[in-house]
Amino acid sequence: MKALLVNPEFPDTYWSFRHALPFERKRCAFPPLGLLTVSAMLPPAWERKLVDLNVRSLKASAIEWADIVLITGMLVQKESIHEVVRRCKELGKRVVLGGPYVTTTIEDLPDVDHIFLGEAETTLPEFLADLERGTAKRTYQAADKPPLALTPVPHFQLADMKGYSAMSVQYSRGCPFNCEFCDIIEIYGRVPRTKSIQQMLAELEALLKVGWRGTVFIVDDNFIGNKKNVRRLLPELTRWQEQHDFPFSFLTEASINLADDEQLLSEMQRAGFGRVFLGIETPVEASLHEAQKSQNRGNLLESVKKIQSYGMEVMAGFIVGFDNDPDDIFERQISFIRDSAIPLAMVGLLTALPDTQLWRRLEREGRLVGESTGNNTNCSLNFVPRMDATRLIEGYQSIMRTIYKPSEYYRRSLDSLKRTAQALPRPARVDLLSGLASFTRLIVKLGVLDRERREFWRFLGHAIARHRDQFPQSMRLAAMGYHFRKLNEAYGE
Ligand code: B12
Ligand code: SF4
Repeated sequence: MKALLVNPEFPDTYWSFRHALPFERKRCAFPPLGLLTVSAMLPPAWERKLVDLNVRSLKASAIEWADIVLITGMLVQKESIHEVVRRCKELGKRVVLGGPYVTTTIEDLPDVDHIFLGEAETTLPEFLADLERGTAKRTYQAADKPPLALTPVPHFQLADMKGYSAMSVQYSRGCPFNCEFCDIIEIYGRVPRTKSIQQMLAELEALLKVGWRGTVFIVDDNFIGNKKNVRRLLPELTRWQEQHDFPFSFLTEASINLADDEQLLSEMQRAGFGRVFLGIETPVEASLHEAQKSQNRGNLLESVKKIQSYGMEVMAGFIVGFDNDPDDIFERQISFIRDSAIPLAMVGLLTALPDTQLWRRLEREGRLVGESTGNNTNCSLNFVPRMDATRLIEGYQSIMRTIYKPSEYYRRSLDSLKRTAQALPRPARVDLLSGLASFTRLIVKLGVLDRERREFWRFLGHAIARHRDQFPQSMRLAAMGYHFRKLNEAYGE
């Protein structure tokens, strides 16, 4: 059998980093880990090819080559998913669809031959056996949450390493918390399951073997969801990094209660964690209460500072549109983001994702308008907010305009560099040639061609004078700032 694995195209969102990637000559931020994992579960004798539409186009010849096409995708990739399915069906191919979009959507997908709902570790083997017997079903629904011991080492070798700016691995799935808007706990459950230490190290070895060096995103919903196991993992991770001369710098997602655990923080620092993404959502207590986000308690600004003091840049998600948001919510979000020195603040409008507690409540209250686009930054609402909708969208846009104004953004970046100015276990590895080439492109684009070039030169001056040790980080931040500004011009103005 010849299997074609397809990751459909993403629109331009915060996380696409599309306007920052050309500085590094990369096409996409991260590889489709779900498909790399699915590939590792297919029979070894099958031939396989991966086409990530975010890296290269899908040629008719690739579809014609295949006996079976396996497609993944999130809600935000819906349009492209439908397009890929249409093209494959036109060429008479057997089409299999899995991943978060199909798992949570309320729509019918009549053209697809086989649908996988939820995780595939137990259902894919069942499908393969059915396929061989000629009795393959249309829908495979994972009955339970599979133990991650069943998850094989992803086929990293299928991904075109040169096209991505980071690689991904996953340690755990699920999160113990209970945020009202969250679909993670509906899809992956509230009991975080982890891989074994051996599995994790085997995945890192595999990345090393395919030649990867640099950023590795540990794509957990909440890396510290299962603290007991994380505590066991971290010393081993540090030992592995030391043995291999620190080939990777880790980035992950965690809940803000990470700040309460200094031991965990220092172990993460030692293992080489350079960045962490937190779900802060809002500085307004009543809105946090409404969102059932009880873990975001205490002084959130101090929590952010604590994490930064361990050398980790804090990235965070913020939301406006809660029923309890006061009139001055937009100003409060702006000051919080400013004071917390979080350069990459992902601000979004509250979105009701299918099958979440929020979705069910809004449905009961008759406030649901329809399925969301999955992109919480494009100024579309899929429910009737308590605040006047026009005012909410205008307020949201005012946050975006303000926080990504070059003067504001560069100030936050410098503040963040100052707070994270901690000796990392090893200096981040920079490939001298590609580092220099990216730097030249950055100088030309931001320092010569851009209308905001003055702000850039001021930032560069400060970065060289005060944060020379963190120079690669400061250039990455400059590139990211450009991405957010461009995105903002598209959505926010
Ligand atoms: C890493 C990640 C990203 C990365 C990279 C994604 C990529 N290149 O694939 C980045 C940071 C880019 C990202 C961005 C976004 N993300 Co994201 N992301 C994740 C995260 C944390 C992990 C995904 C992952 O790699 N999992 C590991 C693999 C092994 O698991 P998996 O993909 O689920 O695959 C398993 C099964 O689903 C199944 N499966 C998957 N595909 C297929 C296909 C077939 C054929 C079969 C049989 C089975 C199968 O088998 C696998 C093994 O069990 C998930 C949360 C999560 N826990 O999954 C959110 C998640 C997927 N992201 C989400 C969202 C909303 C976004 C954004 C839209 C956010 C935004 N507003 O900007 C953006 C959009 C993307 C973009 N580029 O613009 C949502 C999707 C919701 C939905 N219902 O669609 C999730 C679920 C998080 C959440 N709570 O909302 N994301
Ligand atoms: S902390 Fe994050 S992953 Fe956990 S329930 Fe809340 S939003 Fe979901």
